[in-house]
Amino acid sequence: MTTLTPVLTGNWDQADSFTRAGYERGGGYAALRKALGTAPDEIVQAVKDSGLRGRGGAGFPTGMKWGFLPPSSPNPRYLVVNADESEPGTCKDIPLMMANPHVLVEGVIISSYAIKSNLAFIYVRGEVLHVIRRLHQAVAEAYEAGYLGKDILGSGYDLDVVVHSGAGAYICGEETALLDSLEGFRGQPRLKPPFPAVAGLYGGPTVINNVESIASVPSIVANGPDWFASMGTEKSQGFGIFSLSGHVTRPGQYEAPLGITLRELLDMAGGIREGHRLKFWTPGGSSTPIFTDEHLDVALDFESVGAAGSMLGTRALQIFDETTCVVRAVLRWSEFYAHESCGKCTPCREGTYWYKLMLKRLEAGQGTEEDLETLLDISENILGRAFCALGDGATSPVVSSIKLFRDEYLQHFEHGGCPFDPAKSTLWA
Ligand code: L3W
Repeated sequence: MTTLTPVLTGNWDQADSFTRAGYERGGGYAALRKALGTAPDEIVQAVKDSGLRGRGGAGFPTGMKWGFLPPSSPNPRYLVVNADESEPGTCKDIPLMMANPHVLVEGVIISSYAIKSNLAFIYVRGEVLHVIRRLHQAVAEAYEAGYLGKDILGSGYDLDVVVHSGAGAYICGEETALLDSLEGFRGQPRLKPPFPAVAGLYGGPTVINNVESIASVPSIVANGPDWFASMGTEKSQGFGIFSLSGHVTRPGQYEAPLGITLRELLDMAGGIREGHRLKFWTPGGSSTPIFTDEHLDVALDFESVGAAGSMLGTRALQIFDETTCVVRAVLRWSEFYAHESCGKCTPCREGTYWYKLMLKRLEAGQGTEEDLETLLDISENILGRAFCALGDGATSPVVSSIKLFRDEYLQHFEHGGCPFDPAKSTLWA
């Protein structure tokens, strides 16, 4: 039986967990002191050895990304934290920054020191004013304590941190659109390569990592890479925050080793709401193909979820019981993607627009079976042809739902409308 590993979430139930005093009482900033007495390259090596992989969705090895920075460059190098969490269902970084902002600030300082950067940015989603205020407060407290600014703790190392608020666009969570937005332009993805590690913010070598990835660094420095690698699976090491939402008895954040299953998580979360049963779920947000009750025992690590036909993504487990109309859920997600498509590339701009129109018609029972083939054809024309991952992500719920729930689409035509009673579902009423 897998048990929880509350590292990042360990102090969330303390009233002052978000203050520097509260964080330090639990050993906070000890890793920073240790790191400043260690050579930067040794920290990069420790992060490589730990096996930490990006927690923002793609799972790219963090230490390897840091290692891509050119040894010298005419431009300054930067660390940028992607705190633009906005994927439907994804809701781990915002509570982490609210409850424990200092673990992120400490991670930013250690990571910046490791990659030899003197300026770091935290790019936060614009709508979450309470988080932005909390981060400003935590950064100010870190400056007061001498953890930021000039000659940090007498080490000779200087670092400034800027908390920057976005303007509420999902596309700005795509790393290169984020950089454009940070530079003051309209956020739209850039062509890759060059990857940000080579030419990123203001053309300088830039490491961009998700909040949870950077927040995991202090514990790796404090406890050593072997400690981190001892958790999880062979290729998906460590722990992560699993966000359970929807038709579950106790929704919330469950920090556990990678490789835990939904069945185990549901045991901890009190199961599906009483009197109901699991119908479908997303393993990692709306951009990951949906699963059903047949996937309850899939190990939630990058490899196993991939082998089962989906992606671990951001570990945003959106749970839907039998009262939910899958067509309606997919329509709602598609409306999101159509609204958030930045418009730069035709497959995503046009494809998500047509998704929305067709799914609306299908959900109302006015479509035909041929429309399902058209939806799959549109999907083929988006997947791998869009400029960034937003387009690919938009195809996931459409294609996987047609594959797993074709009959339910057909019921809409036969019924002449949605066969579900919206009043019975807490999500879609
Ligand atoms: C240097 C190379 N760097 C890759 C870096 C690259 C990036 C990272 C991963 O999509 C996924 C997407 C969503 N030299 C490199 C290199 N890199 N090769 O590695 O890159 P990539 O292209 O695999 O992924 P991505 O474009 O960053 C992210 C999925 O996440 N997702 C999205 C969640 C959304 C949020 C949100 O709300 N903000 O998290 C959920 O599943 O579908 O597949 O840094 O530069 N040769």
